[in-house]
Amino acid sequence: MKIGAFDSGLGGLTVVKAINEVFKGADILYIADTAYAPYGIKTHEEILNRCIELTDYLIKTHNIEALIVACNTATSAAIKYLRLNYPSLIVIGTEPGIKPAIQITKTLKVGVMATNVTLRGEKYQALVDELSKDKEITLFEQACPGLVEQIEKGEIFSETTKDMLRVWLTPMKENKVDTIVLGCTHYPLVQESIKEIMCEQINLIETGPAIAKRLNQLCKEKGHCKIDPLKISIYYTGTINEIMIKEIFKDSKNKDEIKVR
Ligand code: DGN
Repeated sequence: MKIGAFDSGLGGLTVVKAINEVFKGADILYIADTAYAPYGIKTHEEILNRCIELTDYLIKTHNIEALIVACNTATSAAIKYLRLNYPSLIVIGTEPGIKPAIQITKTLKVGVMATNVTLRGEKYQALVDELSKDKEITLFEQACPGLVEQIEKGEIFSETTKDMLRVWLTPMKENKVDTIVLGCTHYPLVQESIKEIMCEQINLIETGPAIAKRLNQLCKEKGHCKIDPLKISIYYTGTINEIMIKEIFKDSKNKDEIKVR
């Protein structure tokens, strides 16, 4: 089975990694749309147009059967359109994991780190309205301008990146936030620094594992039980920093099967 995935950069590979772990082998074609990154500062229309172009490319050149929008920002701008206009594809988007966060918080204070586009999106607002009905939760929403760019540069552990994180996380720490939603697929790459800054036990919620589970379920429903031998191909439209790929897949058994094209 062929699975297509894309993001504005390499961050969406955190989702591919989770899929790789569940499937133990899949044929995944991933596009890092770095020529148009970051999506977080683009208009909905611009993001939607990129999503359509990338989806058409993946269908035409690789005949994909499932599409993973491995980007919260692109999901917020385009998921409705993609589901409606590509009915033969399994289409899965990425959304901030607020639901699991609300279930595990003990202090009832939850942080959400995401791009501005995601936080302002209709989908996110509807999710928050729906979930906050049952529990008195205080959300600390934090847009993180510039963080995606730092990560794409490979500045995962740099002091500049840590300083940026400190500014955003200090109010959460002072207010006893015990759970943070990583509402951007790039952010799991800086989770060690987030844990260090928050000091105490902090729950970090990323979306990759939930997407892998959902994909597994949908594939079974559609009768795609057999997955081809593993192959992950990474394409990019601008430039990339390959250090990030090594960092993301450093613990994966099959890291030699990952090809950058
Ligand atoms: N990884 C993307 C996301 O999940 O929103 C980053 C979007 C961007 O390019 N800023």
